[in-house]
Amino acid sequence: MTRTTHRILVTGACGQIGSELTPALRERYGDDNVVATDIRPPGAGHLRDQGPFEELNVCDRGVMDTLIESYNIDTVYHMAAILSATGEEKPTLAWDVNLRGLMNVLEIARERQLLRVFCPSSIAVFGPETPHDCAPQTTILQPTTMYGITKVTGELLGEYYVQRFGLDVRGVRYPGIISSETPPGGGTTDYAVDIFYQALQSKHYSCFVRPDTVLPMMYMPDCIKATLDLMDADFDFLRGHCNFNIAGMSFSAEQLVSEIQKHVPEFVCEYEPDFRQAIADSWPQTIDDASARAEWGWRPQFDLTSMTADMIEKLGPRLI
Ligand code: AKB
Repeated sequence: MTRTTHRILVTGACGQIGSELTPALRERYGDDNVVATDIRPPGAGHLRDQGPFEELNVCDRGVMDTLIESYNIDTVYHMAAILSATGEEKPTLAWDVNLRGLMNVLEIARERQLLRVFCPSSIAVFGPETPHDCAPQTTILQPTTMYGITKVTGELLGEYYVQRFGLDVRGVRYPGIISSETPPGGGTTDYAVDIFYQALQSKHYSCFVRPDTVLPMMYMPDCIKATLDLMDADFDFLRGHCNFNIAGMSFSAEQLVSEIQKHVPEFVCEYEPDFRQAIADSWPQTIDDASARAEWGWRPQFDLTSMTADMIEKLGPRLI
């Protein structure tokens, strides 16, 4: 394992993944070597107290460039994004934040010859024409959401910067991420997190997708592991760079409900599908992550049972 990176900037550090990735990076590389940035300041807590924080709108290239220069940054984890559901409500905002933000990161990285950039993609790159079971990494990418369109474009842009400029850009296609620290916002897979809060607090949840909706999901510890493992991988062993499928688990909404009911027997879930059902229906149910396994040793640790037990154990004392 090579650890050549020392001065890191994280965009979207207050978001669902950023808020757990930032402390993990600080633990590895030292608090002062990881600059957390977000469009909004963090609430009280370790993100603000542990290391440097700067306000950054990723569309503002000048501010991004100044921060990268003044902190002597060599690696960027570009986590800021507008997700699928918000992207359907505000398509031009999604285009701006997701693609102008990415271009700013890539151009600054090229100009300043940064060592490495992490640009996450998503299962949202897939669309109704993609095989729904075991969706291959290389397949038809015709998403029907603006978020998906920006993510396909982002993968292509990242690969372009690898091939054209020799920049080290990497990324995985995150499935729905389930976590106990920071709630997600604006995604289609958010129900799989909201449901835990409601099961523990009110014992009732109104789910916005049908009970038989199956989607690829992943627990946060596996998400952080995948991110760090890909960034540690030897560049020379990677055949792809910005489009790695990574599978954790796949389950239907009703399977998740049954699993939660093992811990909270009185929990009742109703189903009221809304516009997010169509987004969920356009994505595959399971994905093939053979390339990530072969090229950088990807292995998830959590399944539905162990993830649910851990979520209840973590959230229970905070919510009940
Ligand atoms: C969303 O639901 O939009 C995200 C994603 C799958 O990228 N969680």
